[in-house]
Amino acid sequence: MTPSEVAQGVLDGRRRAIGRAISMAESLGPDGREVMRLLHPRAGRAVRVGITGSPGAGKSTLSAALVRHLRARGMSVAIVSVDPTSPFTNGAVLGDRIRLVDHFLDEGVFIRSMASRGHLGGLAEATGDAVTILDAAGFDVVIVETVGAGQNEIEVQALADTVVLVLMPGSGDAIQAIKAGVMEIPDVIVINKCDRPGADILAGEVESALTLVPSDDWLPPVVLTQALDGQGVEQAWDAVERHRADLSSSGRAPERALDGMRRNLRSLALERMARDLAARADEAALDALAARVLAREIDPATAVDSILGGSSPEEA
Ligand SMILES: Nc1nc2c(ncn2[C@@H]2O[C@H](COP(=O)(O)OP(=O)(O)O)[C@@H](O)[C@H]2O)c(=O)[nH]1
Ligand SMILES: [Mg+2]
Repeated sequence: MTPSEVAQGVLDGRRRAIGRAISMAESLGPDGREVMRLLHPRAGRAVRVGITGSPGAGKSTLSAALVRHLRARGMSVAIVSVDPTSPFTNGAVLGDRIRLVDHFLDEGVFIRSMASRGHLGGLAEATGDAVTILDAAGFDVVIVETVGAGQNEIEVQALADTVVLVLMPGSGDAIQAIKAGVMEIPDVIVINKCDRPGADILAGEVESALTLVPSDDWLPPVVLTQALDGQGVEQAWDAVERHRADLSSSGRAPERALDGMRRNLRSLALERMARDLAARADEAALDALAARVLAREIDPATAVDSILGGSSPEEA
């Protein structure tokens, strides 16, 4: 299939074309670039929700529960998962159930795990492209699951209109991070596993930490869920919808989108530079430079000049 046939297949909502387009985007070659050039202008309709949080908090389980909730309301849902610890295609019971639905029963659900390419680089670009493809394919809701800030380079704020942070009892460091101002403040906070002791206490601590944050007009609601059996999932989705309504009524949406896209472009540029550098890395030259730095013949910065400029330290 040519890039334009793949792009047309995506716009027609054909599943094979969608899967193909994402694979093409993942390979970061000219065909993928062409597909994205054709699809980018055709996306922008989907509700894009980012779900972040530490591994094990329940992001995948909550995503699956949201799928059930949204399907019951007649909405189609796609999930892009960038959580290497719980790929939907591997292991988890709920993942299995969803995968069955995905492949055999339900045209309104599409799930793609991006976990496999973590070591190849280009994850941020491929993830953004996958969201755009699923949006252009006509899914009503696109969920992006990523592990928390600092654990990968995905600018989830740029990929999602609403960012949901999932915590579970025992996630004390998240509160410290909020207080210290090192964590991007999410739009909705879900305290999952509320069947476990400590959920109410955690909710109280999060709420009091949020009062210390210099907030603009939106104060992130804190919702208790038990994603495993679906408790609170409706309330979590309602909080997402309230956030969307607030974004548009307050007029903050364009500024937020611009800010997110600026950061996204910067991280995509960095990602591409790192990839280009890796592609032209000369391992033998690197060995030689490392040996010379260790022998104190040249200093590290001069060695880096040589790596980046391709010149030998004598010329530099
Ligand atoms: N007790 C309890 N366990 C849950 C709940 N939600 C998810 N889990 C379990 O927590 C583990 C991690 O869930 P998962 O969705 O894979 O977390 P992720 O790494 O954030 O995607 C799994 O064993 C889930 O079954 C819940 O509400 N209560
Ligand atoms: Mg997961």
